[in-house]
Amino acid sequence: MSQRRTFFRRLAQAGAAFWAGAEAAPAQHHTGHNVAFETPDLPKLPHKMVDGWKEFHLIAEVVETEFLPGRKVHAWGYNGSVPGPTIEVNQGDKVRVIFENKLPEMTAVHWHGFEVPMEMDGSVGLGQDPVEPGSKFVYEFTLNQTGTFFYHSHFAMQEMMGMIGFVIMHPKQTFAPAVDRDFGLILQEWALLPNNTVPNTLSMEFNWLTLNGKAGPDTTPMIVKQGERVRIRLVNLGMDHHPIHLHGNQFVVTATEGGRVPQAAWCPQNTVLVGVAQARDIEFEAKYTGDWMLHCHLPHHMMNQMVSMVGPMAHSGHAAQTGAGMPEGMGMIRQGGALSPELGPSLGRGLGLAADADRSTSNAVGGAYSCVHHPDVRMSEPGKCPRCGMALVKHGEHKPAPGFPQDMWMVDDDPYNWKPENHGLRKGWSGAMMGMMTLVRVVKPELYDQIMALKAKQPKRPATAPAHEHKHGGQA
Ligand SMILES: [Cu+2]
Repeated sequence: MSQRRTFFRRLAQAGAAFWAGAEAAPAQHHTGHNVAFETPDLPKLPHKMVDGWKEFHLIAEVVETEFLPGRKVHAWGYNGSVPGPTIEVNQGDKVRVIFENKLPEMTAVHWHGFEVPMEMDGSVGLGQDPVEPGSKFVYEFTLNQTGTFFYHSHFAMQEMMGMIGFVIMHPKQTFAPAVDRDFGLILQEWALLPNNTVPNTLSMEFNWLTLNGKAGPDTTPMIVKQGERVRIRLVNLGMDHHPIHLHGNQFVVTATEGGRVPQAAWCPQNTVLVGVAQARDIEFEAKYTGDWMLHCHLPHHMMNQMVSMVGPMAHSGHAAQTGAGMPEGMGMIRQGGALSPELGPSLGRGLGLAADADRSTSNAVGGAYSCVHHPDVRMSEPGKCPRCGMALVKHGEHKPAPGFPQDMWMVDDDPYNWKPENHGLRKGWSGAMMGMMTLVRVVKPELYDQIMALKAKQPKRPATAPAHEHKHGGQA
């Protein structure tokens, strides 16, 4: 009998509360059940029952992934996923995690916020020895807490390589008011120099911002039927705090990383600051139909590769180093100048800024038409950029304006429409989505059914990167 069938048979026998299996269950109004937990773009970690223990197999390893089509990244994660797969348990479960280290250096798993014995905490040195490459360690604990938790490596630089995953502890008694939808998003930030696939873990400036390992517009929208009550669980592991804002709705914060917040303490909000190492559950009634953006409101976190009209934060031409030695990474110069091509890319707070000549912020001199990728190209007539062939855009304002250029709108052919969750979005929608952004789509039942019918066909991501990849994720 398959693991899944065994699992459901045991569930039926035990009369236990329903929780998420490998597939999301359809939403339904319910009493006393925990609904399926949905993590867009992230898998769940399967388990099997062994002598009353819920047994998981967690593997730390290098993971090749993409934040957007064509933007390849070598991060560190678990079981082929960055962030790692979601672990779901029920209050009172006896949990065993057989952990295997397939990384080339030692690591361990820290169970963030868990009330477990010291030896199970995952703090190397204090509670256990490091798990050496090729070795295993077995974590065992009984979980009596409830709420939104996570696991991560307790080694700082490994955290910045992506090593985190959800642990959801479902309560025996469902929280009231019950929700119809239960989503989760992990917030991460990355410093990825142009032409590199390995994050620079020393950097203090971040050019890639992800939700569940994807940057907008490749984040998969959360689909909600009008009238449903929605929970979204947010977890942050990075160097910055993220003020997460939801359009068109007011929500309440119903839980922190420590558990449920008493209802008397709920207050209306539409932005919640999710600090580093924190979790926040937000809940709201989806009263209004719409494609509501959910995003970090830090302006620099609303971009991909920090591309604005100011120009990519990149050297043109050659590959840059992903970090030099520790002194340089901490901002100490031992030789040369801070902006030298050799040192700049790896120095302290910064991804490596281009030399002045590469960062043209000039006003509109030499013509009213310019290239969005090459701000120094100025033409008096419409046409194509002689450097990249892109159609030139006209500026409304011909006279020089301080600060120009900053932002730009580009018409987009929505190459992400193959995803059922994007079905029915307004033409050009993907031009609005960058960085730490996704959508809560509150839809009427008809559109909901259409999207679910498309999902049932399990469409595959197209093999080729979209033609306009240059804008969202390409190298400058
Ligand atoms: Cu942010």
